[in-house]
Amino acid sequence: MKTKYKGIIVMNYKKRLLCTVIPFLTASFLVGCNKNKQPESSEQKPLEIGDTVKEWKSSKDYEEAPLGTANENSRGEIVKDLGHEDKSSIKYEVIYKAKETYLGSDLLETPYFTEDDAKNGDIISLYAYVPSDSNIASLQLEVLPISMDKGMKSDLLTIDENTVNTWIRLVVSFDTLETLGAIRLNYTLADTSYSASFYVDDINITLGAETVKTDYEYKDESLYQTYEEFFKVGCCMSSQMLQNTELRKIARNDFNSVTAENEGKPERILDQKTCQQLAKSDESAVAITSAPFEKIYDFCEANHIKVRHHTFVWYSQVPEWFFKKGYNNSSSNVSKDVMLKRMENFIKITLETINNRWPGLVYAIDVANEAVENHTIRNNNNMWYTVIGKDFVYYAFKYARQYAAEGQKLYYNDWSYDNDAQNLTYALNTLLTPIINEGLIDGVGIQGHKGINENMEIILNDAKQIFKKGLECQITEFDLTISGTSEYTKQKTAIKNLITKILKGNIEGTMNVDAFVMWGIDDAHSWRRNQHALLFTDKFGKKPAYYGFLEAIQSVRPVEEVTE
Ligand SMILES: [Ca+2]
Repeated sequence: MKTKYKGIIVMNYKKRLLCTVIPFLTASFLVGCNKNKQPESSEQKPLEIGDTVKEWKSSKDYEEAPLGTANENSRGEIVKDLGHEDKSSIKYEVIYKAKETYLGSDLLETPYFTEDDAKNGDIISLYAYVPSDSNIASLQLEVLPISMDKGMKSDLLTIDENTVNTWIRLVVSFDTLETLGAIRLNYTLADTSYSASFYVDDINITLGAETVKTDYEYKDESLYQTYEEFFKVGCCMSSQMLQNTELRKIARNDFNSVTAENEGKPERILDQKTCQQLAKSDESAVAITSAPFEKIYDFCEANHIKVRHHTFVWYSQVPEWFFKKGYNNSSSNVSKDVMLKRMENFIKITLETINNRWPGLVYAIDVANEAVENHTIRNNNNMWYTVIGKDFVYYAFKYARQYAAEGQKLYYNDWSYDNDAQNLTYALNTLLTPIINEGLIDGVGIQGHKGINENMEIILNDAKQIFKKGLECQITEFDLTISGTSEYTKQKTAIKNLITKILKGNIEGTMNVDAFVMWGIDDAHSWRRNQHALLFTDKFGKKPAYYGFLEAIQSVRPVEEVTE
């Protein structure tokens, strides 16, 4: 396998012994970094899935690691008579006889790959060999993010008659967005009364190879191109999804609208520390950071995908401190006047940030989200309501209209009428009335989180009611759960029917659906994981539901045009 080096910024490395046992991996990694002193040049080809990022496999690789230095816990030695593919590896002898401990690093001083380098599904692996006279009971490879929290572990390798005297590969996938913090080989001893030894070889980092066994197949078909003249076809994406090459490929091919799943929500973008600083002179000043959604929006801009920004005013996922004096968690609430000013500033600076950096990218904004409950305004557990009162939605639209760019569509978004039309009646006839009357709103979003046995007609009826109010509509977060693969066909039929009826409604002029957005791409990255709610399988294969979506176009176009 060809080895390509991804650019590493080599910092002045001051050796610090953080390790409780022999720091072979740390050392190897640092040597690996130092071997590659040149930062990635602009002409260098980017790494592709399956490429080796770094590997250590021969005595020459290991020689550069200071493995001869023993400490009180264990001792490592390069051997030239036993190896995985060649005759070299590292032999470890355990001196520190705890029942359970580990070999490797506590924290990599210079992490081999950083958040920017990390791709979803990067693979770290090594081969281990335990001789039959060793008393090692089990081995497990573990990688940790820099927070040293929630390590990801390989399968536990139990040493028994099947695994002894055999080179066994331990594999772990590093798919966090955090910087790589540490690599460890955890081991347990069967008996602490005598020492144990084992061998390690072929330490390897591969770009996403193990997760690339994908069922994705491009067949010269595209959802968004198929529906281009009728409505946008969208999906949500998370930062984690963005790291996945296959999901990026699918997003580019099938969708022309993206909503950040969580990365644009107030709790993610409000900057408490800066808010607190600003509050010393101005209690209503607000600071945000666009960092959480930057990569998603950059990706969309680069690929000509429009963005729905989600969301400004929502009872959930907004920090309580945002409503408190001095932005301090334990203070009392600010006054209505101050909170309105904060709301205005929050909306203003968010829109300025978005529109200055990505002009023309954001085409729709969920100004207010889920403000209706039980056929009335959501007045429970809702700080916006508590501090501002029942007109908080009105003010949000007022400010959004004031600061939005020309043509940016302002949406009210909710799921409360996914199954209860009376909630929509309240929204359209009461909550949004002054907002509609003053022209502050463009559309109403139907989230559409549905189950296969639920009534789908309600979505169509909702869309018609919205149209009657002179508003456009988007299906903003659609997914459709089923019990398992046996219901794939049922799911396909339901989606095909729904899309067919929306197309007809748009054409006949009974509704104006401007976008149909799936809440995700593949079943594995769905918030309703294990419920098979989306258009692509866990392995990115196109489900019957995908083809149901695609085939609905046949109701308005001759079939032969579809297969051209
Ligand atoms: Ca070797």
